[in-house]
Amino acid sequence: MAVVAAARPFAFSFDVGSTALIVIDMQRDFIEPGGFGAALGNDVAPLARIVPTVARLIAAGRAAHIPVIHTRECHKPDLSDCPPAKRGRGAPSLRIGDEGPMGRILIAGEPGADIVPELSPLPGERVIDKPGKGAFCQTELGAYLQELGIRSLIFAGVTTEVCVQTTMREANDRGFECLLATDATESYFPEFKTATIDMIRAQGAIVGWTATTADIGVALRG
Ligand code: TIU
Repeated sequence: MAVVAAARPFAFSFDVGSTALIVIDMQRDFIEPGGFGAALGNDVAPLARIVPTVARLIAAGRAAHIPVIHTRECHKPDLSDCPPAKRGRGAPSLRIGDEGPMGRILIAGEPGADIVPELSPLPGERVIDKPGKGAFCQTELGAYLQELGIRSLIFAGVTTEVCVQTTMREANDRGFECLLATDATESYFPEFKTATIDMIRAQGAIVGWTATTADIGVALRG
């Protein structure tokens, strides 16, 4: 068993052979100006700043030969998998499916829906396109993890309180042991990131554990 001794609220033990890294939605649409995140009125700069840390976590996962799984929040070009309730939410300058500077917003195959080039998946790494905030909703993720025999999940990506937290909660309810890399996730709202990290590990890890990328890397290296 590997152990992240400095994890909170207490040490996180995991078997490297049944652990996967899930990198949530590190897409240009959330991280670069002109995408969905910016259209919602957010400053995307804080999200861009975690890219090197996420890259280090991915490198540690690859070196430990654990599956690295990438997700992308995006929709079919005909929007048949985008509920009107999602598209109509808020008052964004550009809605899902509208033409923006990086192509149609949050549409599969458009440049904005791509993962940022620094974090490009390697051939053989699974990329899960998801229409919801949670990565288990209407995707093959659950079946894929079962096929691999995965029991523990390490999480990174954006945004902490939306797609990362939703997916961790889905995973926790499905019986996975979940660990969030606190410096490899970010929110447009610093106070939401802090609150999410606190609520995940509260009540004896009610949703999961948290730890830094460096401490997770040490445990992965064994
Ligand atoms: N990936 C993800 O978190 N989708 C969002 O829409 N996040 C926001 O914070 N808006």
